[in-house]
Amino acid sequence: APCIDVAPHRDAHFLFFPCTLYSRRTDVLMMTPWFAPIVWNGTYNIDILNAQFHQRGVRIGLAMFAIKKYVVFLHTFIETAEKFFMVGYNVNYYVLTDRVEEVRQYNFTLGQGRHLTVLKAPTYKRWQDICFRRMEIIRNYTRELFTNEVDYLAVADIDMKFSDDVGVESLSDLFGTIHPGYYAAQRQHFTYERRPASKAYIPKDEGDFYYAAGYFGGTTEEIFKLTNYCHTGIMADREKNIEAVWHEESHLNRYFLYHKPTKLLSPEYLWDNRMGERGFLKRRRFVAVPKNHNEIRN
Ligand code: UD2
Repeated sequence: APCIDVAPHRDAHFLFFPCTLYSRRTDVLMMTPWFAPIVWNGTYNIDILNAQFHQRGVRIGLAMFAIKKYVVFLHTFIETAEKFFMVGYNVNYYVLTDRVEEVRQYNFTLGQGRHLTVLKAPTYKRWQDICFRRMEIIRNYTRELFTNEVDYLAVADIDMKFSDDVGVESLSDLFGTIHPGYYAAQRQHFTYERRPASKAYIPKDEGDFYYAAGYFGGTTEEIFKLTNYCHTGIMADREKNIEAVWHEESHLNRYFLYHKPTKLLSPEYLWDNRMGERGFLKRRRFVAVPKNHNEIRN
């Protein structure tokens, strides 16, 4: 007889035991063809994972950029992260900003074992360059600082808020997030960089998923490799006067194609509520804060 889950459901988090003849989710892909899990609600038991990660005493970093007007997003970002991001763990927030003095004046109430560090980051005239240069800045701080302070680092867009748990189920050596706009798209419609002259180039007949640059991470060693690769590609493109179609996101997609992530996060981990309801989406953990692009970028 097939397994019947008799574990008591304490809450909607599904405290379940595994059964080899029964899959929790049949409506979504749970595993990539290279055997990396895709994290959806109902596919893991957080109690087992917490026991494992606490045993290892992991330290987790969360880096975000607040350049120019984007400082307005910082409060909501940190306040909601305190409620939902890696609760119960040692967390270092790294705020990378051109407005160090101003941000240091902000008052955040942080839980035990949680710290916030304000770090200087250069600013650029064009918003595109701000996005591109994130790779270089993360690379440099990873080498100089993050490696000494945390085991895992996540890099996030700041115009976002947490609205449900993002816990250790999301951590792995190298993890990427499936872009909410392309989870169901066919490969040929992914907005990869298609010009062969670019270092972000992906041929039409290659590519697994379209990943978002708004949330990715891994061990500091893996993040160093990723950001170094992307930055090197961005600089080589610059020499040729090429700007990849989706900026650093294009280079990230190229990296993930040839250095496959060890875990993928479903769009639960990066959602935009303007996309409306979706049956497969049981939780909205990290969602975009609406913004006026023109107003905020200039
Ligand atoms: C998309 C991507 C983003 C990046 C961008 C580049 C997602 C969810 N987002 O977002 O990761 O690839 O396209 O084309 O996939 N920032 C500043 N100051 C600025 C401008 C940007 O601090 O003046 C930082 C900030 O942390 C922001 C991030 O850069 O969250 C990305 O910029 P964006 O949010 O304006 O880009 P967006 O929403 O088009």
